[in-house]
Amino acid sequence: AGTLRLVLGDQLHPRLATFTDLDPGADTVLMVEVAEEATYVRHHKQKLVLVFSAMRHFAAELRARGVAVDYVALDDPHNTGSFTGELARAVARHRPGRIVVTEAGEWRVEAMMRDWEERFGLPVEIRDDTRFLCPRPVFARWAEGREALRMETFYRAMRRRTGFLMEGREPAGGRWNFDHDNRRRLPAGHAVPERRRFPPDAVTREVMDLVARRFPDHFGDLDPFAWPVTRTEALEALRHFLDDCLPEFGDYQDAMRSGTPFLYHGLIAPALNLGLLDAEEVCRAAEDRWRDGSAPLNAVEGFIRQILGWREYVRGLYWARMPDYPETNALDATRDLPWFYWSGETRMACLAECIRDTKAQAHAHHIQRLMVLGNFALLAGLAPAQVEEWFLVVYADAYEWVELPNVHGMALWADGGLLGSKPYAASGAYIDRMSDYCGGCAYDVRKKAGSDACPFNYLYWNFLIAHEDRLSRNPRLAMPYRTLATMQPARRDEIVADSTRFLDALSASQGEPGTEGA
Ligand code: DLZ
Ligand code: SF4
Repeated sequence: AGTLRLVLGDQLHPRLATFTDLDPGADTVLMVEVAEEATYVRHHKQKLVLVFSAMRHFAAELRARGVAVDYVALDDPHNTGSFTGELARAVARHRPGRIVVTEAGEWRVEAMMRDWEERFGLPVEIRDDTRFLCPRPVFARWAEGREALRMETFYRAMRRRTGFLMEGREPAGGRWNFDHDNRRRLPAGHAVPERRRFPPDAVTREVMDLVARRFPDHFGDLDPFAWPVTRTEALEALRHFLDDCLPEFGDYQDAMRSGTPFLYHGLIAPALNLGLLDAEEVCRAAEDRWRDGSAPLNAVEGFIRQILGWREYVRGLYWARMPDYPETNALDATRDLPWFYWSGETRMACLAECIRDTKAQAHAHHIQRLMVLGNFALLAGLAPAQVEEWFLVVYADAYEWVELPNVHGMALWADGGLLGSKPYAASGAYIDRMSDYCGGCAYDVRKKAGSDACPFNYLYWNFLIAHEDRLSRNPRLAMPYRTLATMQPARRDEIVADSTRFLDALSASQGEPGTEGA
């Protein structure tokens, strides 16, 4: 009997561990489109199109290479709607001697996998996901006995381990981190490159019809869909980023501009997290651009840190702390997610713009996510579980392993500082410095108090006041707490009053003052 090799929708890599000993004469690759994966959260329509279209293209490529693929489409009348149900049917069809699969990206799916051996009475081999540069046991060993798990320490260890941007034992350019070169605002009138997009082919159009039919109530615009859905397209997207964007990626990686969401960003995370690209090749390609002199070190180091450092680190942390990780709520945040996160109907221009981009593209870049959408959720005390689900739903690149640490730990500080040394709280001044959003806003970013003041301004101080017991001894917040200590009691009262008025209206109307029912 041959081997049944199950490939999940985010495992679409030609050198996946699942394939290493594949015998084309005897084995079958199983791929299944299942309702449970499409609806365990109500993914953005473009995310569904991306996953299903990429799966169909990948199956066709395997077949073209002579591999027997058993592919179950969502609309198959016998489709049971779950991985376990479809595997049961496939075992009956193929009578395999064993099942081989690569470890899942999400704990939820890995829990299903652990049941399969007993349920099917067959050996089930779960292989390490070699698409990542830090195997789970290596991270676990690094994390052992450390109280705080800091990205920077991990990242340096990964640079040494892999040799990326190393000159012997020393970091290239004599420094590990060039971030202080990387916080520029985009000058007015600065022209940004036109981005290469990938209009749907016939396979994708068919999937778009399927998604429109089956998931009409899911968030997000279906059109225009333009994400890469094959490895060839993903490699072209990568090359375009390296050619046209990487040289200036570093300088402007934190900048935001209305109507121009993509700027110099990679836009490769949707493809990378599906498996159409892998971390090693992406880092290698970026490093080559520095070595051949076509991109500066601050840009290449900043980019490689995102992949080799941050991405590997959040994945390691996720597996080290699951399944308990999402249970903490260090700042006791309980407010319901306001409806405007779905509708975009808010007078706060920064939030409206970031939500509009998200709805239109299933994408927003990291500063939009962290410092606008995440920052507001932090300052307004939104319930972590609701915010986490929102982020998992709306972004084409979002899987729980990457979303949860970024939102629970980084944006909301709900883990009490395991991941980040301080909450990323910021007032309107930060958003104003890094974007052009405030010019078009109904609120005044220079005003600190009153109904037309930028809400981020008073909510920021209100946040520090509300969590004084918990946060005032944090050395990284020493400066704002010193300012707070010198504040007149009347000014403190005013901050709390403005914030209470705003937050009460937010809870009552699911909007904010002035937009009730908008
Ligand atoms: C995200 C997703 C969706 C929407 N649909 C499928 C599917 O129908 N079949 C499949 O194999 N995978 C799908 N995925 C990806 C899985 O949810 C993904 O493997 C887990 O989220 C990560 O463990
Ligand atoms: Fe956002 Fe405040 Fe600027 Fe308006 S004024 S765009 S709410 S930061």
